Amino acid sequence: MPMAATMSKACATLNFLNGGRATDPGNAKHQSTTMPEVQIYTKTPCSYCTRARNLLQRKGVEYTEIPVDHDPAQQQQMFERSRRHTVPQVFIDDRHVGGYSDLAELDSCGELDPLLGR
Ligand SMILES: N[C@@H](CCC(=O)N[C@@H](CS)C(=O)NCC(=O)O)C(=O)O
Repeated sequence: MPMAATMSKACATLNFLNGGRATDPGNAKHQSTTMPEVQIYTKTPCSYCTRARNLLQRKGVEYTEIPVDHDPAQQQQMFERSRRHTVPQVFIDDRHVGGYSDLAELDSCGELDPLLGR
């Protein structure tokens, strides 16, 4: 069914990002409770960037925003790190999470909080 397919995709993403550790509740509780470093490459205007910022703010997460509009060097760095051209691109502790839809999928299957040390 569509919901299961969505959750499975998100979990597969996290398995790739986090070596599967956060999908194991036994391991999740041993994860660090320190705040992770969250970086988000953005442009203005960008509705998906706004959604990503709002989601992170709802979580009470501090993040560093890296504007790439008018900054070809940062745009190139974003592409080299993510292999993607669209914004936003979100990194948690230097791990590429993806764009807003990836972030929201992880959240909807309960796997964003462990990545954020929650
Ligand atoms: N599925 C992506 C969609 C991202 C997207 O389409 N972003 C737009 C800006 S809101 C974009 O990067 N467009 C191409 C560009 O600005 O070069 C996500 O959720 O992050």
